[in-house]
Amino acid sequence: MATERTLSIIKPDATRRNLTGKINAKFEEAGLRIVAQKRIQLTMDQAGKFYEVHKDRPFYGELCEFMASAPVVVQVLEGESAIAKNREVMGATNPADAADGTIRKDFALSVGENSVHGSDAPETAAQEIAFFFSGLELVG
Ligand code: IDP
Repeated sequence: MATERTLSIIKPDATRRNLTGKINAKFEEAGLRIVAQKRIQLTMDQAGKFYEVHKDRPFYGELCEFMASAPVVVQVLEGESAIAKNREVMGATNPADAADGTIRKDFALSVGENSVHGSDAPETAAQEIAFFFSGLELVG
């Protein structure tokens, strides 16, 4: 097993409800280290670029509007198999399908407003980290 880094976003539905600390506690309890973190307000254009891979999906417009509707917390999580571990802690995309104890089971409001984003593979993790952070901001 290798130490990896993954990009995580605490989404607007969660920042609005002051859930940043509770969500971070779940990452830390799972052995993930928060090596960079900042709260930012995405523009529609930035949200659109970040989710470009979904541009042909029917929910793309709604997703971009949601992501730009309030501040998000973008963060880099580090640990053994961090990409898979983070996906496990997040739970299934639709909170109705998410396992007990996962972030989405405990906090998500709907399949769209589902509290967190996490990279799904090493290549996307590297791209997504570089989208939000410079190397100087990553403090391991
Ligand atoms: P993931 O976030 O679990 O990796 P993806 O399928 O990559 O799931 O979808 C990206 C994001 O798009 C989801 O987290 C969710 O916010 C939104 N999304 C996915 N499916 C739907 C949908 O059917 N309706 C509205 N939003 C959706």
